[in-house]
Amino acid sequence: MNSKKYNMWLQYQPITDSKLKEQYQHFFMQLSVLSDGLQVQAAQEELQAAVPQMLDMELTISEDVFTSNIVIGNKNDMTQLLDNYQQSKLTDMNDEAYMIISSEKQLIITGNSDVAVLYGVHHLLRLMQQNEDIRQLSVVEQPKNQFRMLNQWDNFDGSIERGYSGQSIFYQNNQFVEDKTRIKDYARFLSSVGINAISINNVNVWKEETFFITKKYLPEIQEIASIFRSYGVTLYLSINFASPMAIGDLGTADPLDRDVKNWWKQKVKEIYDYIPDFGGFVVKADSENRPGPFTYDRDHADGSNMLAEALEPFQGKVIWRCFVYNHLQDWRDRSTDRARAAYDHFKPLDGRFHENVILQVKNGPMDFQVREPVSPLIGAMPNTNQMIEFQVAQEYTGQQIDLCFLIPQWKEVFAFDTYIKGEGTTVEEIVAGNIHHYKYSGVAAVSNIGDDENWTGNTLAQANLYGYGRLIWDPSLSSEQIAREWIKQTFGTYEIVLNTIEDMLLSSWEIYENYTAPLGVGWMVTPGVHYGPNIDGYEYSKWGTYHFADRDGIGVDRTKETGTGYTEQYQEPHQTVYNDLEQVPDELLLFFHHVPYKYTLKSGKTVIQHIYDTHFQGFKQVEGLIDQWNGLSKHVDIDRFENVKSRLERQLENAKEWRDQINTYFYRKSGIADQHARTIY
Ligand code: GCV
Repeated sequence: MNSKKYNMWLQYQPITDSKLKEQYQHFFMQLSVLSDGLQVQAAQEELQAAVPQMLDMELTISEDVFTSNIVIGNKNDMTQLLDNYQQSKLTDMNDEAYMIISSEKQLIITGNSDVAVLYGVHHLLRLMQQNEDIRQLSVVEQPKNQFRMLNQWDNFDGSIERGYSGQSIFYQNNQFVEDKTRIKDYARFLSSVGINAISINNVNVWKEETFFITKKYLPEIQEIASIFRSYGVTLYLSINFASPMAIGDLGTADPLDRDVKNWWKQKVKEIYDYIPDFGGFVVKADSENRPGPFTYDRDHADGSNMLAEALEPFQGKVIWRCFVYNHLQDWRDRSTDRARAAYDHFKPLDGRFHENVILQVKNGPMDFQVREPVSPLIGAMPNTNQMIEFQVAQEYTGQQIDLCFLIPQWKEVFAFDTYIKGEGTTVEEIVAGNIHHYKYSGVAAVSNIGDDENWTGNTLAQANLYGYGRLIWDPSLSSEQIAREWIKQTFGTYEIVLNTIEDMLLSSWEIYENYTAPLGVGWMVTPGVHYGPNIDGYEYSKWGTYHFADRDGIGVDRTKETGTGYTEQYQEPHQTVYNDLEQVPDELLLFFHHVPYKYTLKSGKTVIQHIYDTHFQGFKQVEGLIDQWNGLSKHVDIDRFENVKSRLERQLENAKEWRDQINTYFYRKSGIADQHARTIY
């Protein structure tokens, strides 16, 4: 496939400005490649693909490093070209650091490893796709986060849990896809934004996927691992904790049982025979019916350490998810609070985990809602490696029908000051490993791609995948910068296109929040599907996701005096701020407190009037998005234009349903009229 839809942000459109084209052409007369590592080869291939398209010229390979216009290679192979000062610039930087320097004479891209060279080449192509001057570059960069991972929730039958863009690009009808072109292209896209790890199967590991770690499937997985390897992406597998029973012949999966331990040791050895640089396991245990150590009266440290021991000799890692809570709650029981669960389960285990275990903690205490506080577990375990988990897939944020650019949300999470070691101990610094000096840390996220031609269903949802990679590489990038980079590469640099899409992306999260669940209360979605409103859908269920609306008020009391005491899991000043009705920020009010509908927000509005206003406004704003997009009909190719247009129309339907159901529900509950007498049913 080679369409604008398919090519996402690696469009490599012809440079039309003749002066700029000339400037660029000058650097691409001859290329010298100084290393023969896999990722340097991939870098060369990328240049060979991009240059003819952008500059209308072939890229000739030359052996003569001194006369070549562009030279790429690992720093170790570059000594003859770099002076001492240049060499020293990379010295104190990590393995993935690269440098780009250009002068009249030559452009050099080098790095501390082969993959760093690939990242450097993508940096250059990114600049060129944005029509930047490349004559006097002096760039030195390294990623802030060590782990930059994606989790595929792909099932072997080809379906994707929470997938909104078609079927899996990896599997079809319980077989691996034969044509692996898309996997290779996916790897290209991932490396272009610096992703360096991937788990390729759903964390819910079903029956047949349990066999992925056996001879039956390892040869195929080996092939996929080698595709990703060429792009510097390490492969991981999600495993079934009960594997020794499910695919071995043991009668137990008890992590302290000697036979179980040996079984895993053997298993891991077998995997490394196929994939010598295998990353390790991602584990969802004792969560939503998945097996785990609790069955044997063991805890999460026992469970993960047993796997860690097996992986240790091969430098493998255990990525153990903290999404553990009671999903069989009785809605009558007001003392159990799902928000407390991750902290309550894991915090007491701090210090008991092996060095190659990393705990993966969702960004919020519930489940990727449009608005949640930051999980208090992040940073709360100074002696245990942690990484944060985001969801690029828009499960609760519009399912890639509705527009919701998530970078601003993730930036807020990163900026959150946990105060775990006093002021300035932000989530950003914690997951970068700078506060507790974790051996391993970083960021993981649920991917949003499938086999739709445009990968992400809604073409504009590509921006979330792009932005995820860019943000976790360099969290200091602003949402605006990331949006603009993506738009220019994806749609070109035409001003009206750039400004319109930028505005649409940057306003989209707030718009989505406006017409969905109000003031941090979350949920209110159609059960199971999680798209569209159903205010009481989960209210009398077992899932622990309640809003407690009655005729007098709404919200969850999580205070220490009268509520679940969840606020105590935070450091000061958050503990006091969240606990205090006077201080809690409006947008999280209903997450922490149960209040009457006439309670006045800091904005000066009552809760009920806020609900009405935001829901009428949200719908109007979606109409505005449609107008904005329609204004681009002449500037965006028909395919992508129609794709987004039809999604926006569905979004409008969704916003209308949310607006009317939420407003009607709360009007009927409260009996309080809208001050502006708008239509409520
Ligand atoms: C993979 C939420 C989703 C589930 C998902 C789970 C998880 O509950 O709705 O589909 O399962 O999170 O993160 O494990």
